[in-house]
Amino acid sequence: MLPFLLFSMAALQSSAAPQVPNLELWYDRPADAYGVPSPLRSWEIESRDRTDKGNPDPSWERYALPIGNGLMGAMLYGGVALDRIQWNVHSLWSGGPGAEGWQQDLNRQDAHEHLEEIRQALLHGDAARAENLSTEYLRGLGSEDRNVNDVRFGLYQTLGEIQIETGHLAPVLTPPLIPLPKPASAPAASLGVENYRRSLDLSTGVHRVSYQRDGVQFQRLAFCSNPQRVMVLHYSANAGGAQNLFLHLESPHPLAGAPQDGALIFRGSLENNGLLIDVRIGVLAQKGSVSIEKDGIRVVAADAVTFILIADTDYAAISPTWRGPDPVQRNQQLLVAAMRLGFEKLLAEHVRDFVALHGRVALDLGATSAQVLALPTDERVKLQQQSAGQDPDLEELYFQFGRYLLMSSSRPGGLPANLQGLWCNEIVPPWNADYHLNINLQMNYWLSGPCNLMECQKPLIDYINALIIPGAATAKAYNAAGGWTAHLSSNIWGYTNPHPGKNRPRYWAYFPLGGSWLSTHSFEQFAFDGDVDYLREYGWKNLAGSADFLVDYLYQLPNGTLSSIPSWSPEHGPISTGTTADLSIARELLGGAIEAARVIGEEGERVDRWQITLDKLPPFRIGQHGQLQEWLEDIDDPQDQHRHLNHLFGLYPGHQISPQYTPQLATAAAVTLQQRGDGATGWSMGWKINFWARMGDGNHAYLMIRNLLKNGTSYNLLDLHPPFQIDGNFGGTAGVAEMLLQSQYCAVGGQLDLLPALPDAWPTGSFRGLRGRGGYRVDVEWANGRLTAATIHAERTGPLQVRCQGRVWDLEAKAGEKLKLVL
Ligand code: FUC
Repeated sequence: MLPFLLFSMAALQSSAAPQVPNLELWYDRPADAYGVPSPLRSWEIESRDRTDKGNPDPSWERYALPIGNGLMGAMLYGGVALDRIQWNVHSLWSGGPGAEGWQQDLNRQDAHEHLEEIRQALLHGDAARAENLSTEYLRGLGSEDRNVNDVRFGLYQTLGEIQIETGHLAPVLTPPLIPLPKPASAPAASLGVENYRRSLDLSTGVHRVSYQRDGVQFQRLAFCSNPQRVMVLHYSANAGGAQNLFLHLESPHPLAGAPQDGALIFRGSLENNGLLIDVRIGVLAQKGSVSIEKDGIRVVAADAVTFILIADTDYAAISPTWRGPDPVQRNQQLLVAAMRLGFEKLLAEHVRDFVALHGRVALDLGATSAQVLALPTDERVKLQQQSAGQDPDLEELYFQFGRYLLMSSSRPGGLPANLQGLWCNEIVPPWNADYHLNINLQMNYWLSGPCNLMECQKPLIDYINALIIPGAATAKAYNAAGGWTAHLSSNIWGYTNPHPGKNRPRYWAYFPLGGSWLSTHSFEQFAFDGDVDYLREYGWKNLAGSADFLVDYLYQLPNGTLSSIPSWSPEHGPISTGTTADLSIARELLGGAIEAARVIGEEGERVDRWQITLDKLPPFRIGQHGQLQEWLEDIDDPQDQHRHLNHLFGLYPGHQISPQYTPQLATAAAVTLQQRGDGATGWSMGWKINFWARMGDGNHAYLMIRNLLKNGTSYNLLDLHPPFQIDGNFGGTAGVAEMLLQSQYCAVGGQLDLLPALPDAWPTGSFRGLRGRGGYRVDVEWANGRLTAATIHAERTGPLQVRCQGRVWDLEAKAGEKLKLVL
């Protein structure tokens, strides 16, 4: 073996090898060996054709594996002859800057003038007129069609694919049009190689491919480094001179390549909005020869090769809120720095960074049989989908994959995770791969606190703050209100108004509580990390602005209570005098803002107004079927199985309904949950895990985990709405945490519930490092369904009540000390 390789393998064994074998997804063939045409550039297929009309879907939704550093991401296919690396940059969005400047103003300025008329029509029983007026006035300007034609809203888009030809050609197969089931025979013959294996190690964020060909052992490593901001692709073998590679970029965007300063540079602008894209690829080769051509990089007879890749747009430079440096200069500096470090150091630094975050939480839910454990991940998912037996290790893997995805798609300095995290292989992705504010973006961040990844939520807080200025214009135009708000879906260009869509029902677009819901995350951030300075500097602005908005926005009904009239329950039902979703979000936000004011010492008239508004919100209502009413009107249909359950916001993610403190409301919420059923889309099932966890019903929560794995998960463990939509992963992961540890009864901490919804399926297990509100890290062990050990690492001083399985411990916690429960 070459000395270089020896060193590289040793480094991997000591630092990059999985510490817990279960933290690995692995497969015995490349992603595009599953019967999907290769090379398939999915941007050439209209997404709607693909997903709605039964046309082939790209293998990546099913089999390719994601890596990312929060600013760039890639989906890796692991092909033998052609290594395809589908590549994304977080800010590669069409839309946005228009003739009038950077900030979009698509508000209908006179909308608020029609509000009183709409309200009076509704209060006098003329819902049809109220609905018609709303359709006319409570909408935004711009194109009716959010997809291709809406040049202003824009789309999150792929950068393209890096393709690396290895010369390891397999016998030519005619590519089938429709994905075929995995062939029963061993794949090696058709690949022309032996012992093929590709894997993703969740603990280190390293993707590996290995195979033997003509007696030579080949190995590839890939990772996206957050500290160095680059993607690294490393090719090695146990024979000298075995690397003959040709790397090129395939992109739907007009990028021109040129060799420059020892690297290959691609530069161009998005046709739609002129956004500058800067791509740089450097190469380090051991022996052999390298030529950098305008179309690609050719390596001949090298022992080992490292490609270092970086891409960015000038979004940060043109955005008034981001004010980042020029991407060209920064990319150049970053590439030079990374090239200087070299592969070994880049890897070591990446692994250190990754392990420090991912390793904070460990989870053991019981043992899977050795026979099942030996199977590749797709086979295990298939077994679960056939409901065959228990695979607790797969449930652990699913949980840790959610944490992995958040770390990889949302890091300080980047944009928040969108509907697909940051992995998107299309130019017209479903729902524009945007930021939906009536559940989806918020769900992406539910796990950040409980799963000990608080810093990963900071991109969300930055994003919320970037909506304050455009959101203030929207609050004024639609509601003559102060503060700020945002409606159903948004982009990276500050889109806060309701979408146009005259032909669509208003319930789809008009959701002025979107901003308030977002701001609840600013308080949650504080509840989990206790960082008063961060709250004061970052959270407070948007929290206070949302509370100010609610004071003006909510309208006094004849009975003296305040309501959101007119309103629509998210994507569901008729126009209403008030929806439970709106009122619960308002209650949660105002409560959080008042608490935040107390924490940072802000008092006075402004905060008093928030309290008066809070006190005038109407209580929850229990309806004729025993359900928690979705609207002020008792019109719920017990047969309705709609996926949206926003009227249960108070149960989760809010803190207003619980079996212990509001048993009648909890019973009504359970009736609603039963009526809505155990199915629906990926994210809806993810939400239902959390609902049942809060209800304290571990077995029902577990049933929802099984349903999510069965009907909402692809073989690479990504969530399927369908199509791929990442919120279900995040909601599912948050749900597992919620079953094991809760801290919701006291927003600023001081109460922990251990194992509040432990299912029979996990009789014995343990976790380490989950977090409770108030600043507690918790380690727990259990056996035969009973708690056997618990340690609480306190980050704050004060009284702490711990509860578990009917027992209560009243403790005094001291910051920096460990508390062991005496059982
Ligand atoms: C909402 C949901 C859909 C989908 C979309 C992105 O419209 O109702 O199911 O998740 O967001």
